[in-house]
Amino acid sequence: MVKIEIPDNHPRKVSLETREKIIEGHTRHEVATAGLLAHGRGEAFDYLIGEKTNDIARQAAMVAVAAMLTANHPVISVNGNVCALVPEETVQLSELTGAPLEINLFYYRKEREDAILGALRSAGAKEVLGTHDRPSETIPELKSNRRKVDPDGIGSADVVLVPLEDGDRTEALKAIGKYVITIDLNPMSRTAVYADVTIVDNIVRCMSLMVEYARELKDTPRDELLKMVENFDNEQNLADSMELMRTRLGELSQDIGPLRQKRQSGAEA
Ligand code: PTJ
Repeated sequence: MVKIEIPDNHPRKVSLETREKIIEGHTRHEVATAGLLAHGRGEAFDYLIGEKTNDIARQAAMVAVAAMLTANHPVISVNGNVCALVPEETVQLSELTGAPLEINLFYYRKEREDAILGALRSAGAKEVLGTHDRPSETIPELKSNRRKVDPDGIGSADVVLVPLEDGDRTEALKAIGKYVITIDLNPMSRTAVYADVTIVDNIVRCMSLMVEYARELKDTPRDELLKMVENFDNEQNLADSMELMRTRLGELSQDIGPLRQKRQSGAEA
């Protein structure tokens, strides 16, 4: 595959490099073809939040880490997009929070599982759950391939991080009493709405932030962490994220002139 060189002064450099990562992940069979489309949807929402992490997302990410650190058995679910975009950060978060990694694919193919397993191992993962040679159990009322979970992983977890997820499984995980954390740029998605904590941010920024928070919070007294989790209101968090998008759109639509000037100076592409 021809690698595209993106000049340093290109205003959309980060976004284009991230695109390259997801395309390369697809070539290596980690990312499902539908994962490319899912990424495009994410990009559109990222544009609406200004392609940067805001305080609302920071707060949600901190609470998410607090929930993982206080869980009895936290687990991180890994799909193709997560693996292609943030393998090292995901492994680091797993180590810092004691949450095992479990491969769980919507579009299952053995070839994809192998590619993802290889990528996670190269990123430093020592143990990966959810592979075909491991025992599996079924999440009731879920028809998709995601119903198959590892009994030592999601099956027995109390807190599950499910980034870039489809709505059906989040709903099913909630129905069997799991505390669900997600990372989803679309605050209106079913996953975003059903989850206990939704971090409305791009996973390429958010996962490293969570690693930072895990390092900061790991010696914080448990009751303080529990208080953070208890006081968190995901409905308010989602409403605030949508309001931020609405305000930003309002500002941008008010005067196209300054926007054109910003674009000419490279501040907004
Ligand atoms: O690897 P598989 O087979 O398990 O499949 C993974 C995908 C992502 C294809 C599958 O879970 C899927 O179809 O998901 P959805 O229903 O498209 O939902 C993905 C959500 O993630 C959407 O709401 C997107 O807006 C959001 N999203 C996409 N890219 C990012 C993102 N959120 C955060 N960061 C991103 N980079």
